[in-house]
Amino acid sequence: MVTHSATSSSATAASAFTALHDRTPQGVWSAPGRVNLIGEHTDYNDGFVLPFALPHRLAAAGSGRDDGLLTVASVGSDGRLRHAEPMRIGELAPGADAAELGWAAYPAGVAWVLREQGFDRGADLVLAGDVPTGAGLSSSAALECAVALALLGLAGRDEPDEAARVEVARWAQRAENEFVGVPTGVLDQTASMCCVDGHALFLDVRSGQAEQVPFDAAAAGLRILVIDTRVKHAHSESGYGDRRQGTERAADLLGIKALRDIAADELDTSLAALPEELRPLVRHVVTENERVLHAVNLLREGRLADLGPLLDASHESLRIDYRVSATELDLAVETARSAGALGARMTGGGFGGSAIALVRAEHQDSVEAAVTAAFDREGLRLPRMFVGVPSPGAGTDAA
Ligand code: GAF
Repeated sequence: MVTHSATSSSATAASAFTALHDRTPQGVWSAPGRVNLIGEHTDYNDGFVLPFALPHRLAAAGSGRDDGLLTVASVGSDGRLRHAEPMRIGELAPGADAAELGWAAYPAGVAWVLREQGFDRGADLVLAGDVPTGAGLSSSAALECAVALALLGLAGRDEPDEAARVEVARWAQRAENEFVGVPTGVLDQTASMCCVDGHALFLDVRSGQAEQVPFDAAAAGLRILVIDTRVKHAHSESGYGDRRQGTERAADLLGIKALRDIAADELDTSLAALPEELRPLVRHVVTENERVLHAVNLLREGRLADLGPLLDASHESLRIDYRVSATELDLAVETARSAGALGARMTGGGFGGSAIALVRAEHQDSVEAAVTAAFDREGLRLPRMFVGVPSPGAGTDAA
């Protein structure tokens, strides 16, 4: 069992639960946000990804109920509780109503999927967390995975082993796709469920095969600086769906199951067979898969400082070919590079959110200062920055 010492999020969730329900919770479960080191927009093309979990977590304190109701309250960043309307688990169904639930659609969607799997015990849940929201760091997946573990635990199921974690990630993705209505891949949920401390997770989405690759930037005198631009562009959802449809259409036209099936040395032939507007999308996915494989080899060889050019190339491919970057992300990346970063790229779905920069420890302060100054000069909201340290995946928290 992955048991963590109580984090501040789990302690906050537990004490808010006790204050609200006048009894201690039966348990606390939590799940992390993630950074994707490389492998962007490859997951829904059956490709490769390389995320690691962040120390930032979403915790769910909970107790079971025998009347089939799910109550959910969430501690906001101002410390105040927001309550969702109590939900009858047996009546949850995807559809138009889900849109009206707002944030509560995520726990509701998870409860719906688990009911379909035979876990339908009611629960009182209180959530608290410190995963930045809207920052491209998977706060939604952290929420889904923490709620899934809580509901499974309260229904009497043992904490999932390695294989079952992949299954829970798929359930959480299904909640997001079918109940919440967002067509995302499985990267974020798998990262939240399956990452382990001190490692990046090399996942082959097609086969589900995963390898934990040691990733200790600090020991190599390096830092992964996460730069949250605090920008979320309005077209992020339609833009994501458009890109996904474009890659699926390309795969159909080529008569293959997914773009994963194009080998790097077949890229030019495949591009020539496609309409012009689809070619950049395909080029990104095929070259990004190659970059992930290359990055994994560098990590296996302990050549962390050599990751820089791959991060740069990934960003350029996302900016020029996939067109999911944003002015603020480009500014963060370019400024970090000019201030001495070994490489930098946007991370996550794009259209805003966060960038990462690989920096030597001694350059961290100057890179941060340069990025802040650049945003200030452009009159932009100042970004938040922190060092991303590979941390444990979802689990049961010690009371
Ligand atoms: C978002 C999605 F949720 C992931 O599935 C993935 O597609 C990512 O964007 C892009 O790599 O985080």
